[in-house]
Amino acid sequence: MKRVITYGTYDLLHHGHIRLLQRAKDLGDYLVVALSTDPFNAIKHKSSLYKYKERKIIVESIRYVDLVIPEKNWNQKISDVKKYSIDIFVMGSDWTGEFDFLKEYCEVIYLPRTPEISTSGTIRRLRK
Ligand code: C2G
Repeated sequence: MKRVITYGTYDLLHHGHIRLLQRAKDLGDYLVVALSTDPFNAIKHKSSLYKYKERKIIVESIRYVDLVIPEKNWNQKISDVKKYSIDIFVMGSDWTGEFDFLKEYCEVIYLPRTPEISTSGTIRRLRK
């Protein structure tokens, strides 16, 4: 029973998000998504259109996702890996290297980002 975790805001869900979650789930049997809370988004200098409870409803509905937990700060990853008995930590390749400190606790895998799609790009296009 391989347990996988990944982190993110997942605002305005798009196929890049879905492909990341699908590939993350394919690496194991159980996928935990740590979903950025609204206050943590502010820390990431990111605002989301959909608020946390709305994004949680959406991400929980995805077939690849088994559990959604709140991501409240940068420092919870080691305790999350221990608390949820995680075997594999997964992020998109825009984060390559950023979380290698987790390698002493679990496998760390960075998956290629899906090109040509981003929430911020979609919002920019809508505003034109
Ligand atoms: N992603 C992707 N392809 C895209 C866009 C996003 O593979 N075209 C991936 C990102 O690499 C990330 C996940 O989808 O793994 C969620 O993306 P965001 O919601 O933008 O997450 P981010 O703001 O990068 O938050 O502690 C880590 C942070 O919370 C990550």
